[in-house]
Amino acid sequence: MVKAVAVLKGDGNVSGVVNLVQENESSPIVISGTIAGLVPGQHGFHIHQFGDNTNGCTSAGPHFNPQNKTHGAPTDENRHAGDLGNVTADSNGTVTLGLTDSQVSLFGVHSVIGRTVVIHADEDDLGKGGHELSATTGNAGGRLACGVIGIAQPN
Ligand SMILES: [Cu+2]
Ligand SMILES: [Zn+2]
Repeated sequence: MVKAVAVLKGDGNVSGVVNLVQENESSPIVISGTIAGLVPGQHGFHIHQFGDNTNGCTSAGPHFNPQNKTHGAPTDENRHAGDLGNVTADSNGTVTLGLTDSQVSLFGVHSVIGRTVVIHADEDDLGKGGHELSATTGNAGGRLACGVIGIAQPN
């Protein structure tokens, strides 16, 4: 089993902790945790390519995309590996994460350890919005907070 964690921070009031756990190479990853300080509603949620925070969340680069695919929904076959779709902030502006995914991995050459989790200002259109950014970012707007995925303490 591998456990990883990303502590999200940004320029504003958005912050959070994202826990990633995967039993083995062939099991789905389980993502839990909370993100607070958001506007209620849908927010794009991705893993971006670089674990670099030199210039804030901008330095994380584009969506993690080791297979050179186009942006899509988590349920699409043709998607960036980092495409986790949208998460929903409740009326208090808090997201309670509870998702599994079969393309994000903590094992092997495409492991996301050392890459960055990003929460966005706007909804991800999942590649279907007809905007010029739909095929690359889902037009999800600014990067409100982010955190590098690191190996977590065992407990
Ligand atoms: Cu993103
Ligand atoms: Zn994407």
